[in-house]
Amino acid sequence: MTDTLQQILDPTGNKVGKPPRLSKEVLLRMHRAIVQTRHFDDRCMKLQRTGKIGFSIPNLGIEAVSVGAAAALDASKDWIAPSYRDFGMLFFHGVTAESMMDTQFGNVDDNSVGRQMPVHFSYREPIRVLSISSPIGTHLPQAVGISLAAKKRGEDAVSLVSFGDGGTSSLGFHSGMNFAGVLGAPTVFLCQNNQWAISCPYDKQTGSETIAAKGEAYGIPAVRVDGNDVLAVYKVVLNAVKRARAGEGPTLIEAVTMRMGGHSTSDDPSRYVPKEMTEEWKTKDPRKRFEAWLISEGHATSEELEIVDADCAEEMASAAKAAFAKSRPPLDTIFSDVYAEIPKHVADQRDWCIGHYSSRGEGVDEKGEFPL
Ligand SMILES: Cc1ncc(C[n+]2csc(CCOP(=O)(O)OP(=O)(O)O)c2C)c(N)n1
Ligand SMILES: [Mg+2]
Repeated sequence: MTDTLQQILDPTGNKVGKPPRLSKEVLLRMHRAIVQTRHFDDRCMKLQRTGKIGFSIPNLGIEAVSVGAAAALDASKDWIAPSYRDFGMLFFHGVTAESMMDTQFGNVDDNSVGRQMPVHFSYREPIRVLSISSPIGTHLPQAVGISLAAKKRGEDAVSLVSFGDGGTSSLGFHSGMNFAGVLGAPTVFLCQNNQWAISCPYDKQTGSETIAAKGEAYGIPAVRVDGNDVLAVYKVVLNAVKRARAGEGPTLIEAVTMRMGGHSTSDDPSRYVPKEMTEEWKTKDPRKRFEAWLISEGHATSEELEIVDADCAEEMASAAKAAFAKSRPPLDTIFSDVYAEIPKHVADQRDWCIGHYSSRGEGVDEKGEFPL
């Protein structure tokens, strides 16, 4: 049934379904990833407002979707093609806050050496994370292609692609879903239905009552889940991952949630999100509900959870400080990583460029930093 909303914890943290079997260690890792995301968000907002980074994407409200989904993947073989609103996926798998801050600043240690916008993370380790793409929906066919390539090589890896409700109007959604449905790709399609695509509300995005309904047309089984219930998200994603690994093909998951912050640091949602809607969703907070359950099941005490909170706040503050202190990528990096052996004409351009900026003394210090 695509229209039943799967739930394990109600908004107050009471059990209304059977919780998945997870060790205390994994449950606490999930919790920490949610709290890390909250503090990373908060720190990035402050950095942007004080002019230290250009941009960030608030994750407030949707953390349980990212974390619950990530926890269902096997980091030794699976692939994630996240949306730009999935910091929790990276935190859950152990990407460090400093490394993510390096990307926010585009500094010398950023693994994209400053060529991407902030938030556009990519990693090979600790889990394979496809570079986040700004054009909406382009990563869906890519994720399908990745999973089919793995299948062809005889691996049982799956790919998980995460996108928004707005993303379902993109060409990439249709071609990715069609391609996966026809070829039985081991891909998990995870739609973060957070009710908004910038200022466009759900009912102006699609005539479909649900996103899950769209699976039928592609021959892809679909399920709707309470996206603010991290245990329920984990459970439905795990089922989809198991199906994919067993050669049973793709699944579409609609995680129903709400974007509680702005679209980005450039947005003011108070201009278009009705106050009552925000108030209503505040009562469904994914962190509070999970914490209430962790405490009631004896997995943690409220004092222990307070320590995690303070620890994550400190972790983000020191990560930001460390990333801020690093230099920008050297000028010659704009010429690197294209050719195995740099051709003479490109080497000449590089030398001219470095010489030119050096002679003008513009933005190039002794480390040869890129002039910004
Ligand atoms: C192809 C394309 N069209 C438009 C945009 C501008 N844009 C950036 S984010 C966004 C909204 C996407 O909404 P949704 O998919 O629901 O994701 P959310 O931001 O809510 O997580 C739009 C329209 C874009 N990046 N790419
Ligand atoms: Mg959205």
